[in-house]
Amino acid sequence: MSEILQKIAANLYEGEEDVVAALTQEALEQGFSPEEILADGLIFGMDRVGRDFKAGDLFVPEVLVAARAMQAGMDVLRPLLAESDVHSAGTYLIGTVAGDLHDIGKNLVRMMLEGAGFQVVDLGVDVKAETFVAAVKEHKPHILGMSALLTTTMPAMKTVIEALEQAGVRDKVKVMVGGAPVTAAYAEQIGADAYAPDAATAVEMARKLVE
Ligand code: B1M
Repeated sequence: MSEILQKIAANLYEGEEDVVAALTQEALEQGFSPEEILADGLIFGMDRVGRDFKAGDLFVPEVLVAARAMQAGMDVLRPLLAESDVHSAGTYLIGTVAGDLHDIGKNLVRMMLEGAGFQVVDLGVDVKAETFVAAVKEHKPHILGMSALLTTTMPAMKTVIEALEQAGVRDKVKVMVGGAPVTAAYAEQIGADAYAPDAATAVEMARKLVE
């Protein structure tokens, strides 16, 4: 891999936001395509972050800083990628369920997904079932991801799945759930297609779901 793309990946890993933005610009000036910089610089670096986070070698603050560095690189590439219509890994709709205001984990999942090349539509926090359903109809995502951090808001995930069924769109979208109190057993119980305990696994599962 070229030296500049390696530098982008390494600086992203270190969370060097400004350096990543500058190197991304420099790589474009050297003639690398936005797709190459995205895949072999930014996503390559973010994949390493995801692996090391999963292995317990990195912690949440370091992942957030790395994800912000990735965003800085993405900000440089985004207009060019839009022009060249780069192949997206898939569309992922995400939100924190009704009654729940926790969004740090959800944002981490979103940023890791973006790093992996997914086009993410983020509905924010306290998202009602009807809002999820309307967004599924509008954006036609491959995956709908719901986050919940409270035992009292977890049941809202089931409500959303039931609302998708009632609206006749349950079979049009894969449903992934996550958040500290959520378990694989709970995901299965409510009829979700996937559960991820952390952001790195969310990316792995998302890749499998769109295969
Ligand atoms: Co709240 N809170 N909080 N809180 N808060 C918890 C969750 C709690 C465990 C603290 C405690 O009592 N020990 C507790 C819940 C108890 C329970 O239900 N079992 C709690 C409570 C009770 C409350 C309030 C009710 C407190 C009150 O007002 N009395 C209140 C509720 C407000 C509401 O939502 N309606 C409340 C409020 C808040 C703040 C606003 C102050 C703040 C949130 C700020 C924000 O998010 N913008 C907050 C915080 C920060 C926490 C703790 C301290 C940290 C949560 C967090 O961000 N963790 C939390 C205690 C704790 O966890 N130590 C706590 C870091 C984050 C990276 O992890 O979100 O788990 P997490 O995400 C992980 C995975 O779960 C997974 O990937 C992420 C990265 O690996 N993941 C997904 C998450 N979503 C996923 C989705 C996926 C896949 C994976 O697919 C779609």
